[in-house]
Amino acid sequence: MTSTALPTTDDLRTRARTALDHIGVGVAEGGDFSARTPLTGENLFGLTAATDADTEDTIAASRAAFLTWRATPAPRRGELVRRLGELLREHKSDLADLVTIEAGKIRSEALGEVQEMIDICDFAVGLSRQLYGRTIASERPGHRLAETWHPLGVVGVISAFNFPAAVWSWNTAVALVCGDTVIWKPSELTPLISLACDHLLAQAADEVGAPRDVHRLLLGDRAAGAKLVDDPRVALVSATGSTRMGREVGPRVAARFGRSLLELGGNNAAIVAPSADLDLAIQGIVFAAAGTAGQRCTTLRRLIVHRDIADTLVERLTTAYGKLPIGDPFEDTTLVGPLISAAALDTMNSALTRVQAQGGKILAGGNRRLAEAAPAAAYVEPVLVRVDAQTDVVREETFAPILYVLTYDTLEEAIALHNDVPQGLSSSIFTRDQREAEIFLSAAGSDCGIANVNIGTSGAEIGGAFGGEKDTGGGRESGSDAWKAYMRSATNTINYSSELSLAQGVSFL
Ligand code: UN1
Repeated sequence: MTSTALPTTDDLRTRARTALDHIGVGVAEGGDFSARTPLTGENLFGLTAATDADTEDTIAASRAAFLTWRATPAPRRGELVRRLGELLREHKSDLADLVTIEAGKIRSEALGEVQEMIDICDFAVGLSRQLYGRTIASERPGHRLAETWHPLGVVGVISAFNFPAAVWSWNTAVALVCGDTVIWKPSELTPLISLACDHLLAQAADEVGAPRDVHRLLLGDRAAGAKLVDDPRVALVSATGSTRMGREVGPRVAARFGRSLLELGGNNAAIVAPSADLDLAIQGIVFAAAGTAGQRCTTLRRLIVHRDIADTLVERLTTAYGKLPIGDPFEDTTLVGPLISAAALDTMNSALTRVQAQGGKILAGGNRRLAEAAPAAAYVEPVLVRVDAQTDVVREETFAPILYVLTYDTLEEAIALHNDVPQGLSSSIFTRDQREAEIFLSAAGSDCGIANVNIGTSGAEIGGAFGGEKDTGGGRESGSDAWKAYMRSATNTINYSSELSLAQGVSFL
């Protein structure tokens, strides 16, 4: 199914302006840094990118603000984030419009992205009273050992187009309550939602009396990001994007002994066992594989199905794929919006050509849609591909809605296939057999940072830590104790006796 009509670029420009007006962002139009929309593939506005001098000024201002912010009590820092959360609630609909216009998400997912921001703000406000250190038993009489957590410094946040606002908020809400200041270099593809978020945070800062420079936005290309990566005043670089990008960022930050938090590619799989509830599995699989047009880092890319149920499952999935409504993401009935760009479609097509040369068979989907209505956009049917083995193309992350289907005979074999890719972000098993589920979750099971049972690989809640192993980069963001990456710890030994005793029984003098 395809909705036939698409909004025009003029409609979208007006809608974006209206949303920005409601939020209160004055956009200075006319520069050569373009805001564009994947709905038509055309440009919306020309904006102005940061110059090298702007970047230098931003880093200096952020560092100066840090010196004030780190001395502000954490619960007061939480007030800034509470106000941000309120403003996000107030502007939820307009923010979701911008997410749809720039990232192409369907309405429900765009609203979900804003909700994810609201949720992390709530979490971070609570966290602002829970940055717990510990007291540790000392081996010496009259001594106390303690662990204290302090703000780290300037945090550089480099984010991707696919979660243009939520990933920023995971980092920013937590970093701010931890006493850090933030410089945000968003994806070049999503400047408008970035301007909106930055504006609301500035408004919150003014209202609660926080320094304006606790947050600074840097619109720009890779060069702006590279400055954050290389500048020793940036204590932590939190970067979300491809493994290729992470391979560059990680070593460069490490070379100056800075910290990095890397959230890189995924190649997420689900195992479907013979006992699986297939109705539930199909819903979970289709959302995880075709939702967000396959452009989440948690998107389901490989399905490892027990041989006994493979034909039935594939048949049902083929039917479900055939019915996916593709088109205008603002349309209530649409489930699959556009890919981010024509280049993304080329990458998808080249993966499909390669996998077919390697023996893969396309079972459903793969055709371009709406090419006449929007020649510069990239609407495409999500694809199911049957493969016999995990060839090199299956082992890569292609940021598009391609689901490779493999079969297995034993759970051991399924787990081996599951783990036999370079990436380690998200994973799941559909089974009603508790032993199988527990084996999958055990040390010898999934090697990913996220491992689920009877639910797909995508759509994690903010309360847990988010991130993955191996080529996914090892970082953890969002909930649980991910906050520790945004702080530095100090171990304190306090002697309240009148003797100087040495540890490990050492005597001296
Ligand atoms: C991403 O794709 O970079 O778990 C983040 C999910 C979302 C976040 C995805 N909560 O799918």
